[in-house]
Amino acid sequence: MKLYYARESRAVRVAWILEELGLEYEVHKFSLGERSMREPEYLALHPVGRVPTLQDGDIRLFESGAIVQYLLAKYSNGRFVPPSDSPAFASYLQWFHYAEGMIMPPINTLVVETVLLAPERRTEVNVKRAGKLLNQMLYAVNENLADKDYLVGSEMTAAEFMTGHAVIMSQRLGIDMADKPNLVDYITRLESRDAFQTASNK
Ligand SMILES: N[C@@H](CCC(=O)N[C@@H](CS)C(=O)NCC(=O)O)C(=O)O
Repeated sequence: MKLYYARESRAVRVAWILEELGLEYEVHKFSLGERSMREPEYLALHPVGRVPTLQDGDIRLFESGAIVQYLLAKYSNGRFVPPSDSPAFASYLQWFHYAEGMIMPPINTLVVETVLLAPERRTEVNVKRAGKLLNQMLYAVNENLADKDYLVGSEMTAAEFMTGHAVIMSQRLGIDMADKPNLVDYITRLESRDAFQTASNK
């Protein structure tokens, strides 16, 4: 398997599950924003030149959530997914998809407005609105974690690779976690995993 990857990106989600499952993979490493991500050779693999992309034999996939679900279906033997007839399953689906549906949109705006745009093109009102929205999304995760260690219960699931990772990205972007103490503990729990650390430092 070959993973097209950049540090501090959603490609860490894929490296993380690959590490947790003990699968062998090769890494093609980009730096975020690197010009070669938009060159024809890579655009032939990912049509908008982003990461992650996974190549597994003849199968090529982009879109991190789809890649995580593919790896689970093919290689996890039931690990990290509650049985579909268990009460936890619906909650698992919800928190798996909460990352791209709810947390990443304001993160995207914050990254554009605070990192990618030249200072003279940034709009303060967009930054404020995205920060407010992101906090709202994170309060819901904080509340959900009031009575459990992981998003769906006492066991880690693949929702952690998605929404757990999005929570970590939020903190790294400078979101104040002081009023979200459950997230502080949660982040420590996830970041202390060897698989997460290896995945983050490719
Ligand atoms: N929804 C896509 C988003 C992919 C995406 O936007 N990746 C970002 C990194 S987190 C990227 O490659 N950015 C580089 C760029 O836009 O040049 C996924 O989850 O895979």
